[in-house]
Amino acid sequence: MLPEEYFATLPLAERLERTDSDLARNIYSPEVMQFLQEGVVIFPQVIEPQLLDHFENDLNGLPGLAATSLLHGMIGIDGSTEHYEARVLRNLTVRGITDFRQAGPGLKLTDLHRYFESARSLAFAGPIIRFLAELFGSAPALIQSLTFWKSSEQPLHQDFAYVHHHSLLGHLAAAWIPLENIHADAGPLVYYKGSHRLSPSQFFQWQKDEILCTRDDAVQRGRDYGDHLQGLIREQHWEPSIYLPRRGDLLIWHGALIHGGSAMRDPALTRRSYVCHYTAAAAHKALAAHRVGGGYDFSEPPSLPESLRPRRWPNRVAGKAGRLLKRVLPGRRQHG
Ligand SMILES: O=C(O)CCC(=O)C(=O)O
Repeated sequence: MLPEEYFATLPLAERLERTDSDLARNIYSPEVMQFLQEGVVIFPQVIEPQLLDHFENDLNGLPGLAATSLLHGMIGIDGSTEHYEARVLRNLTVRGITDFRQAGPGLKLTDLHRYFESARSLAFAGPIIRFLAELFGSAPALIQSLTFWKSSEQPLHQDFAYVHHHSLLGHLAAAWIPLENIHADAGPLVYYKGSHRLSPSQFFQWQKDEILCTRDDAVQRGRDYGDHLQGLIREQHWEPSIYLPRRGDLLIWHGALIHGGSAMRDPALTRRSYVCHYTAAAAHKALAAHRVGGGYDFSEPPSLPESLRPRRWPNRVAGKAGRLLKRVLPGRRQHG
């Protein structure tokens, strides 16, 4: 994908703001305008405490539940190429950890909204959905959720390069929801305001004419990408913003904003947080099977896309073999 192709998928609000910002100001709320101009917007104290309490109760019970129920083996842990197939307890046990609360930085529990109603309710909290509906000009849909116990310590990146299971790549935003007051030494979220507005020549090319990272990209390309972003930050004199929210606050960032998880200065500190990535409902992969021409056929109810369903072991083996084959066959490109 080329930068120009990506620009063509941006929401109407964003394309209008870039071509006629006075007109856009007459149409869109100050929050959407701020988001479009800075790539980020913060809503202090808008998440209802009960929503957070319910999710936290489920989260606190998770280690016990994971040991005894179906949840065992169904929760992905990041940092593995087997992202969705990875098994949380197996991975933690391999690392000698029997309780995810003892894990160090980098632990992500993926898609808890698929298991807990409390996580679903939080992901669809009113302030998030109202904002995204205005931004996208249509109902938003959840692509994935990530639950962090401590800092991710994730290197600087832009989400669009990695999150591209949806059909309109420019329709991408994420919510950062603290589950507790975040301490400066706990490895808070760091981001660079304005870094979402790249010119075509400022995009990193993972391969020729390709601004999206795929599973086939070598580890070295990831390092080159990090160097590229650091170079841009120096060149543009962008200053880091460190997010130190209180429980109840909400931050929403643009899919192209440069951000990451900073290093923990105190390894004992938790940084419990919930991060959700969204697109417009019509661009969500789960709806792709129902697309007919310019419309949708819902004679069958929408279901989870194949890649998000828990898979039986023969399918996992077949999937792995397929990926290995792709790696050895040149010229094949895979988007998520
Ligand atoms: O919260 C963090 O540490 C970073 C999360 C993040 O970068 C992401 O989910 O894209």
